[in-house]
Amino acid sequence: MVGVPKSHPRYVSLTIRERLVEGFRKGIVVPEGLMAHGRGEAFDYIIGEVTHEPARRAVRAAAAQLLLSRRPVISVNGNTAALVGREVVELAKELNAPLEVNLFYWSRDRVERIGELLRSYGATEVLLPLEDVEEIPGLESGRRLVSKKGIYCADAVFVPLEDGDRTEKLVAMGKAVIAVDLNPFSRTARAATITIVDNVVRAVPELTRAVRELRSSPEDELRGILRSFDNSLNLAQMVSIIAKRLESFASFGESLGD
Ligand code: PTJ
Repeated sequence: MVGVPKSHPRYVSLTIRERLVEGFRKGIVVPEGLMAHGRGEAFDYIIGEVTHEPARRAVRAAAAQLLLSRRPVISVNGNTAALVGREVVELAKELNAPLEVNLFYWSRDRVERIGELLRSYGATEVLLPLEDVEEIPGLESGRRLVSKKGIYCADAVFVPLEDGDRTEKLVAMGKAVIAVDLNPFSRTARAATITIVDNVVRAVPELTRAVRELRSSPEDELRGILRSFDNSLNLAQMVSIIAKRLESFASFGESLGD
């Protein structure tokens, strides 16, 4: 297959897409994951494929939350493994936290493949929902299956790229949930404690940087960052950025006489 030429104006976006397709061919990503990515791409296109200020503030709050937590866990699904597998391993090391494979379209084969992939990137602790499994109350999808040592007893769960129902249930269990979702209107975005509205490929490295930067900050300062963060306000700011960008697209259309 001929690759994407570097000179292509949409080179970055197309190479991200290639990573997902490769993940699909390797049995890491489900076909539905390709569609989910398409939705994310559309939002990313509208926000200009850059990290906006509200997302930076959410990343800082997320870093503070994870550093204050006693048992943080990083949840990994197929799309996350394909797009930012190496980067979540790095984040896990920085936080000294386990990674846990958690899938909506559950299959033993994919759980094992994703576990192997993360270990091949140097992960030391990868929990799989295969033994010592508990169920998240009130959830019917494969996401209900969680490790007793991991998500089940975590006080904070990082859920990059998720579907909404589990986030609501994890919050109901008293956990802090940090989501990454390009769609600020999604149920995940609305239900999470902290939502980073950005592409996971930018958000995860940004979060690792923020964790490094804040690691030696006093607890009071971290609590202050958390107190001053308001998820609803942050989402409203992202929606307002989207609205302004759409307005500017519309006036561009008018100037062309469309
Ligand atoms: O691997 P599995 O079985 O756990 O399945 C994973 C998918 C993603 C298929 C599953 O969780 C799913 O169906 O998710 P949804 O309900 O389609 O939601 C995915 C959300 O992620 C949508 O709101 C998208 O806008 C968003 N999204 C997609 N790609 C990205 C993204 N957000 C951030 N970065 C992305 N690259």
